[in-house]
Amino acid sequence: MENNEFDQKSYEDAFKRSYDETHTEFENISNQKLIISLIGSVNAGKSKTINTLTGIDYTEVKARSGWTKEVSLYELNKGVFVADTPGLFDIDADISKKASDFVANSADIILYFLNAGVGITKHEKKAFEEIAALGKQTLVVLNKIDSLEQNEVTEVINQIKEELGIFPIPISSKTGEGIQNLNNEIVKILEANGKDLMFLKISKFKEQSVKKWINAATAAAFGIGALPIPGSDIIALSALQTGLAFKIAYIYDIKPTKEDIMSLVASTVTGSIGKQVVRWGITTLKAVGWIPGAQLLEVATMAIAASIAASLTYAFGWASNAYYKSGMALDLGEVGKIFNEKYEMYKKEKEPAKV
Ligand SMILES: Nc1nc2c(ncn2[C@@H]2O[C@H](COP(=O)(O)OP(=O)(O)O)[C@@H](O)[C@H]2O)c(=O)[nH]1
Ligand SMILES: [Mg+2]
Repeated sequence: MENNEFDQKSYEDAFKRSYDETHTEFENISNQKLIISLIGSVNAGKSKTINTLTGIDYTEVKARSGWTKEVSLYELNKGVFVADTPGLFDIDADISKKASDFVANSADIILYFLNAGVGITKHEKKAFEEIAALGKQTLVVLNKIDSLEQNEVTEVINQIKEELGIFPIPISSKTGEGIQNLNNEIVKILEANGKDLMFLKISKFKEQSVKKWINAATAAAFGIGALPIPGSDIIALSALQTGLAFKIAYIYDIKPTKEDIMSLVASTVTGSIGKQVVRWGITTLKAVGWIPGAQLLEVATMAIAASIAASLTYAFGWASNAYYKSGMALDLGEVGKIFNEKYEMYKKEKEPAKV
């Protein structure tokens, strides 16, 4: 093969190898557990908030007891649990101890609920201090803000900040106000231990994370600046793209097979549009004096290679999102069209000025 041609086969082979590595990585994630602990008085809106955030009514999911009967665990998705611990608010200290031991040992994140209509009671402040002493990641959720005027909400927020030392996240699980913000705060905390992906599996707000990942992968691809031709770092590029596709598939609860990834690749980056993009790049490279087979990343050629790698990654990311979001029901021809549209969009809006 000529050195200046789109090397479809090497690119596809690189994807096959990336698949094996990425697959193992995601198997490990799948064996983990995520436990979201809900704490707060009866009627604060714990169940309703989870429902608004995820679309799942966990009260209809059969509860499993946790390690004690004082804790109800609901499995919302494989390995993803919500723990209800009403015992933590019980005046019976013994029950409370068992529930708090569970939270201390097992919870990844605590959502501590307050009712905006009530504000914060002495009992709730004391309970919060005990919970804070567990040293767990905790968000204070101020629900039912729809029941107050805007200035009253501000007042309650300030009161809570005063009493607890941290700002609550104001939401209404009835109107949906603030729910996306709550989602973002949960994701931010779980990113630290890599469990954000598990949470996103149940979240209704998947796409803003997808957008963030695609933009990060696009920037990384730009940095790699690989052209899918021999002598270029297509292994790094395909690994980046495979990782992106897996992550997106995962949050839509899909584990792609190798065949599936390969058909996605064939209908996007190594398909007709991908080839066209690379051919355009090669023509442009020659125009700036690039000699096929010579060192690729000369200053004059770097920007072109970078922008090809970036645009392919950007378009591939969005095509993957459409495909996995549809549960792989979307026709691959349609996926190719989306790839094309996103590539055009990237060129128009995102690409830095041409050299
Ligand atoms: N107005 C209003 N009502 C809410 C809100 N969230 C929950 N509720 C209502 O409050 C009641 C208790 O909610 P629920 O989720 O069962 O509370 P939990 O006991 O903490 O799980 C239900 O009637 C909900 O419909 C909210 O944001 N605003
Ligand atoms: Mg409830």
